Amino acid sequence: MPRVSVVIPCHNEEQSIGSVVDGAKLHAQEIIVVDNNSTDATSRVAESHGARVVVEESPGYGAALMRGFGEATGDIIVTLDGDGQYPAENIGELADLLLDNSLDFITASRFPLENKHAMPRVRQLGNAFLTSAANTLFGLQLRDSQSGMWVFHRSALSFFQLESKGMALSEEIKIRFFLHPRMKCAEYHISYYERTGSSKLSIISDGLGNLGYLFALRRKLRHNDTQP
Ligand SMILES: Nc1nc2c(ncn2[C@@H]2O[C@H](COP(=O)(O)OP(=O)(O)OP(=O)(O)O)[C@@H](O)[C@H]2O)c(=O)[nH]1
Ligand SMILES: [Mg+2]
Repeated sequence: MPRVSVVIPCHNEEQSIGSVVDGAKLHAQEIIVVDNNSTDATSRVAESHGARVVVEESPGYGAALMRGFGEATGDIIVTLDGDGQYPAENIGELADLLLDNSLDFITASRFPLENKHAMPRVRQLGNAFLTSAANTLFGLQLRDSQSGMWVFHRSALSFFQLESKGMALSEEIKIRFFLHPRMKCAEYHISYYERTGSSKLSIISDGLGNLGYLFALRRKLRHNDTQP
């Protein structure tokens, strides 16, 4: 039976990380919380709930996830956030879908939102804009280019050189997997809950940063067609 590792990037999520780890533990053999310069009790709470805590000092959501990928030992990696917004209860089901359908990569779409209060209207619009930009630039049909819940075979990572240290890793990993001719990918719908604790997202800088990265990646892939 394949082993599942869950990788959770965290910056100051002491209020929610305990219950996220508890939920993930039911469906995985390894839980890795990557703590990025938290000034609260994130590491202590995560550890006390049974997670392996890795401290990553270089800042950023992407840097944290990539560190977690390097630390993971499972056959399948599942990512989700430490703020309790993604459904840890679906980890097992999504891992089964990956295996049963011989998929290499699943991204979990939050849209259409089941709970409209889970995301402010301005972010819904921002997400819709970034997703349609990604679809237009790369010829994809994603519903949610910014989702942070992915499920994939750890061995598939050797096909890619991921580079985004910040929030843009979310769109980068989807685009690279979906464009790769050897990867079979799918998007499934999930629930998305209201956040506990404070947001780490900056609408302007992360939004513009992610938009800029789409153009940068488009240029890069045009010059190097064989290596998504
Ligand atoms: N390790 C690490 N984690 C981060 C960093 N920035 C954000 N995170 C984590 O990445 C996840 C996503 O960040 P969020 O602030 O929830 O971003 P979001 O879900 O797009 O925005 P909200 O809807 O406001 O929650 C959370 O678990 C954060 O703790 C960072 O610099 N380092
Ligand atoms: Mg969040």
